[in-house]
Amino acid sequence: AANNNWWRGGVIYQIYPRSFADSNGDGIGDLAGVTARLDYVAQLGADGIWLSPFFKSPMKDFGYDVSDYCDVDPMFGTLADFRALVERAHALGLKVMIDQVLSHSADQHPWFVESRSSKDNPKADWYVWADAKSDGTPPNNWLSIFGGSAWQWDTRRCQYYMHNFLTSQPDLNFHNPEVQDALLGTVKFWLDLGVDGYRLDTANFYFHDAKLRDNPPRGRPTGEDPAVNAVNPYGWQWHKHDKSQPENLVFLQRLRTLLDEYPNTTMVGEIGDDDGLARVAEYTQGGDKLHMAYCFDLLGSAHSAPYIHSVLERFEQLAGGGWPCWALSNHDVTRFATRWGGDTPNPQLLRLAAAMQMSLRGSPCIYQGDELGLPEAVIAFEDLQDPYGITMWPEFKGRDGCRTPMPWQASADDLGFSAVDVVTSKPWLPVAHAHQSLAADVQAQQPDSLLNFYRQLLAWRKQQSPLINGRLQLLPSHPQVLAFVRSEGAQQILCVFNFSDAEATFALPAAWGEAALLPSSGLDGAGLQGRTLVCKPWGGAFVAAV
Ligand code: TEU
Ligand code: CA
Repeated sequence: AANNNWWRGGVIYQIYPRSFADSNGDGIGDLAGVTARLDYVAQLGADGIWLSPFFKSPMKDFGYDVSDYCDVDPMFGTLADFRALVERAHALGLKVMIDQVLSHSADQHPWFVESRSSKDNPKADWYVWADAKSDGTPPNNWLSIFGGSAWQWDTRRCQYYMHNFLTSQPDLNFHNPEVQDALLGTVKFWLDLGVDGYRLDTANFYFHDAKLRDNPPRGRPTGEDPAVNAVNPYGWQWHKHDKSQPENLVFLQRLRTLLDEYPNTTMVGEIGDDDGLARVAEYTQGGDKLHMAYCFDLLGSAHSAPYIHSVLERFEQLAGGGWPCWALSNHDVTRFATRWGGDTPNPQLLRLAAAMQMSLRGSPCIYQGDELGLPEAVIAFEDLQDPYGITMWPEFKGRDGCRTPMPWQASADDLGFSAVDVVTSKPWLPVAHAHQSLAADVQAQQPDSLLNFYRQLLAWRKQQSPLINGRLQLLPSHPQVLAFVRSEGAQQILCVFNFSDAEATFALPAAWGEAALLPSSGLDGAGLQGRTLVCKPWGGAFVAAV
């Protein structure tokens, strides 16, 4: 029978359709473009894809503002294009996960248009509405992730509505069972079209505190970057009042019950939270809620061996059987090549980070282009498209730099982004010149390219069951070297990564007898001398007990 738990340790490849491939020359990526490039994803060795939103949307947040949960935006194509994509993916052995943006809709969704029309229409309570304070100010101190108050005054209804993001992304009221039922119906729509799972946007934001209590000032959690703390000094809207947390878990159980009616399906939740690791553990324990979840602990700038050790140690202590998804980049953060590697990313660091990601306990998620080692693109202010970046400029240069078109063909002006000769318009974001030499067609021809390293690493990983299914036992923290053992039954694989630009030596675990470097992972840069591993800068190794 097909592997019921393909997701458990499977490699997910995140596709941001707007920037992946443009099939009709309008400068915007689309579903047919994705379909045409799925063989590249299969050749990489991924087990499934996560497609960012392609639903009907005013595109204020590029699809994360949905105005029809059950249709494809014409910009991306049609439902028929989506069916063709799923069919092609399945023919290539790829699972298809799609984004679900349930916590908020677009303000142009018919539900919100009706809800805001009065205080007593059938949908009046489908969103989070509240009266102003006696002095006209918002009901509490909640802030939007995108800056400013989380409350927007509506002149017609003469009340405030809550939004965790843009004012054009009104928050749905999950305390209303009709909202939950309607959203579960939209999730079912795509299951019936054959999707294999979902990435759940802001899976920890569904419920707000119904009592609308002020958030207390948040202590500065470790790893929190200033931009996030500056925007939201009071922590996330409802999380500070755990009264609403159990309701969130109940909704996740309702989602799971629905998915369990469709064999081999899965959900990965996105957790943006002051204590993301605890949420990931909580939401993925018990086998009755999310299958997996990701948080932002490896999506920031910190990447020292001690820091990564602390993240893994914390999660293993919390996990209790939970299952993380580990991403190093996504469409919301600076690409890790630049975030961790700086302006001239060290190619060895890129290999080391990929090898580390592929050996962690959990399911790895590769963001499109990271397998090519793409650095963050530099976007001029006048070319910015992301409202978050425009409002936060220059503290936070926005999210466009990780969203420029994929470079398929070095010789083409638009690097092969648009498939047709007669291109009717330029790409929606400028292609990055720095990406030309890294284009997929160039790297496919270079045996020692990063692309071929990823292909080799993922192929090798498929044969290493301890990396996919095994336990993780951390070795003591070390200033340069991150090391842990992945074990399954009698098989043990020691994974060693020197996250420093100096040579590092590392002693084999005392309990180990003979050991040998595992060949053919592609990871190099370390040698075994007796019982000591000598790692070059940014070098690492997989070692097997023999
Ligand atoms: O991002 C959620 C999000 O932005 C927060 O989790 C925040 O970034 C994080 O907690 C800060 O560390 C999702 C989508 O990925 C993003 O593209 C959308 O803009 C957003 O939700 C609204 O749908
Ligand atoms: Ca297009």
